[in-house]
Amino acid sequence: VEASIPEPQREAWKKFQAKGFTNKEEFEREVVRHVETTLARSMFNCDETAAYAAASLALRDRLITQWNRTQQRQTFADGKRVYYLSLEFLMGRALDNAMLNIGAKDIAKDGLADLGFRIEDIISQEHDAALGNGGLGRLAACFLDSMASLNIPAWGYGLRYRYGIFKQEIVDGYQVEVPDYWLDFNPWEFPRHDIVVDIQFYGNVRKYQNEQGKNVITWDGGEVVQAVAYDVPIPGYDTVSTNNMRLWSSKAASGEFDFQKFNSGDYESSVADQQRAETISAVLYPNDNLDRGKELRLKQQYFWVAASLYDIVRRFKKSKRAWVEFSDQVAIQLNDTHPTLAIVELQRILIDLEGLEWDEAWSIVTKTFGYTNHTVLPEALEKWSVPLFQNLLPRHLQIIYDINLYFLQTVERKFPKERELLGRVSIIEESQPKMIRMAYLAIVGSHKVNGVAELHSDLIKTTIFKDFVRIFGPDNFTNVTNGITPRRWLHQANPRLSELIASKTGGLDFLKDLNILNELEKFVDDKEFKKEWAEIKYANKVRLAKHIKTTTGVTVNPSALFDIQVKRIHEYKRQQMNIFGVIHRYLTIKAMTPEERKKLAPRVSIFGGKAAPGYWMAKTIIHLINQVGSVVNNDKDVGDLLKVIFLEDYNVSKAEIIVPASDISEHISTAGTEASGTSNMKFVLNGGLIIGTCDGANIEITREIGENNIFLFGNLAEDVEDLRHAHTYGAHNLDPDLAKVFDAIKANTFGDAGSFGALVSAIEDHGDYYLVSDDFHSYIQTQALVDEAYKDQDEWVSKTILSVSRMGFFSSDRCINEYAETIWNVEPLVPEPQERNG
Ligand code: 7GP
Repeated sequence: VEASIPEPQREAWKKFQAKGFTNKEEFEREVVRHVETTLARSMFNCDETAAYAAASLALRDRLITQWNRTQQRQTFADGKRVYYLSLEFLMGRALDNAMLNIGAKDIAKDGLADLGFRIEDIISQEHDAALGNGGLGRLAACFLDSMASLNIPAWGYGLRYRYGIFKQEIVDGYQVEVPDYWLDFNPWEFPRHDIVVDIQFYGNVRKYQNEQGKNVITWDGGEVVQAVAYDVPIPGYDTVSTNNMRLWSSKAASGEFDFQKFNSGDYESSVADQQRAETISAVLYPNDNLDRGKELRLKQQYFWVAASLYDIVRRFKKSKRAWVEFSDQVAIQLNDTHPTLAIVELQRILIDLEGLEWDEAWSIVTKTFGYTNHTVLPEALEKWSVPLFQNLLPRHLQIIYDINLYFLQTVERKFPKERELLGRVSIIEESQPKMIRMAYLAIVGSHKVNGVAELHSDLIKTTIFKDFVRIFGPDNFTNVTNGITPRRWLHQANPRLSELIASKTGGLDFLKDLNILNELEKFVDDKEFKKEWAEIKYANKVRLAKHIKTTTGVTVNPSALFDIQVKRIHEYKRQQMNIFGVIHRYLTIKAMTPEERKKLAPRVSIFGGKAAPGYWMAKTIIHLINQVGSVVNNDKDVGDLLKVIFLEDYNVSKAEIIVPASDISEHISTAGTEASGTSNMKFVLNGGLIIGTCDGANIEITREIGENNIFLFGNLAEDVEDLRHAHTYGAHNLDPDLAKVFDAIKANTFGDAGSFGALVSAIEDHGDYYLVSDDFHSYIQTQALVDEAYKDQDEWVSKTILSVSRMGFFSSDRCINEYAETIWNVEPLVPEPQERNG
């Protein structure tokens, strides 16, 4: 690697190398310097926002040197790197995480106190980086944390949306979406105005023979937009390794500002071109588990994929290796099908621009990519209309047709007698219009396909991708059960619990090797330990109760059982079943004598989550929850026995308050629909129990913690199809308890019944696709078991300790190690001990 500074001058650089701070005085000096110089303020107008800014900048300065050195180290080592391509990164806040990961929180806390600030107040000034919808985006964020913490040379590549997921407001019980303009001040990103890539759209493809008689294909004309890199440092925990997340922002290409138009007085339309270019990275599509097929979305995908591949290929070329070595240097993981165009783009680069033969190129491509599937829901499987695609990416369409042709030829050779098989597995669906099936393209272009929990990985092999298992063999398909980072989801969200665990397991090593939690098992019957454990849970509930009070005005009793369901609102996740269960509880309480009521365990039912703006049924569910809340919470007969809360604007930073405060949390999807779920892991890791269906990772959580420590209910995935069939063709008998709930709704108990008609008739009249009625009885019965179990607090606390002690498996470190070994074939690059200082 060439250094730009000649040897004799390097001494000066070394002498003045940035050092960061190592004690609180140095930290304070840096904070004051940033307030006074970077922010041009003083102690007389330093509010919490300014203190947040200055503290972040001080910390950032220290991070940057580690980050630069990590990149240098990786360049010198010249080994394999992982590129994680994700259209979503749900990072949440950075400051607290950075302080904890680099071990500077105590210094910062003391330093800020000296300067007149409480660290919690400063942390809460930060705007969440909410560039994602739900599970898929948060998983990507946990993976970045683990890859850095495990010293794996890895880059995240995504889009720098100007607007992340919308902010949710609840107005009169309805969801209202407000734009999330989050970039006002973001100290965690570094614009790289020197890293700019031209991205082309539309245009024409030409095929001709050059002077040497070689076939040449060119793609030119059309629109050009520039991708500008913005880098975000990703600090590992207790290591100096600091990886990079590179997000692309779109802007008009320099030639794009049309001076002709400008000079002829058409200033407006020349600015409009500019704006059109910026639109590409303007907004995150707010759908979770739903594909809408919009052209702008396809533009986003190609823009991001093309810029990222350009960058990756450029970095590879610096090492001057032969192309056959590409997949020894580069592993690219596709986070769902959103980046599938990368397969096509790499093939295009290799054959059109680098002059490789098709077969050689294709063998490099397939060795490079891995594809992770995150859902079996048919409405979420991406398809692009061929005419739309043809117009936007004409050359790519040709390549897809060629990929399909070669693929179908091999299928035909292998299964000569099976004509329908070709139609079933074709990347092109012969519909009107024709559609490109992105998941099929991803499978054909990857060497490994993985699901995200055991049940899910089995399901994709036996249902949606069954034919491909026959074609490619079972070894191309694998499972990597999801995980979560214990740094954010235990240490950061639940500092007291983390401290207690540290005190009993010999320090914070469990944050790097979560199986150390096993050592807690010996405290399951330790009185003193259990008392402390329970106190921490109570304190976390008090913290949430305060949040509920300030945000909703409702007072809840922290001694009540906190029952929480927070996640995107979706019919398959069945928040409707939960609220029907709450109504059932309400009706039961109303029918009780005061004596009977005294024996009941008080409960707080807490909901949170966003509905996609166009998902009317999900919005109706939110409305019903709020209506039930306003009736129940004001009913004198009920008092503390039941409270119903909808928490506005659920996001990562709110999850950090909510997750540690559950007694029970709900993961109650129709069996076979939730690929994994990851909040289930977070809740158990924080000493909550769960009620759930035999779905996704719930099954493996049960295997790990033991079936006595989880409340499972409902029909099994293997029976779902038959039940649905029976709904359609047989008599559908509504569960009697659910019928009573519907009667109450229809009697306008929760306001105008008309508002909730669709919710009820989906079950009564339209086949009950999500099996709410089939599972309702078992759900209600199991909730009764929860009530019973909660009365025995001593036993309950033991169950939660035992569960936490057995959660080691669900660290995203385990998960990333599996990806590294079985899919990426990449090794960690551990920094030398001397790199730790300075
Ligand atoms: C989600 C799955 O619904 C969830 O079960 C899983 O835990 C998570 O991915 C991480 O693997 N899927 C999505 O968020 C999604 O939008 C469609 O999938 C692309």
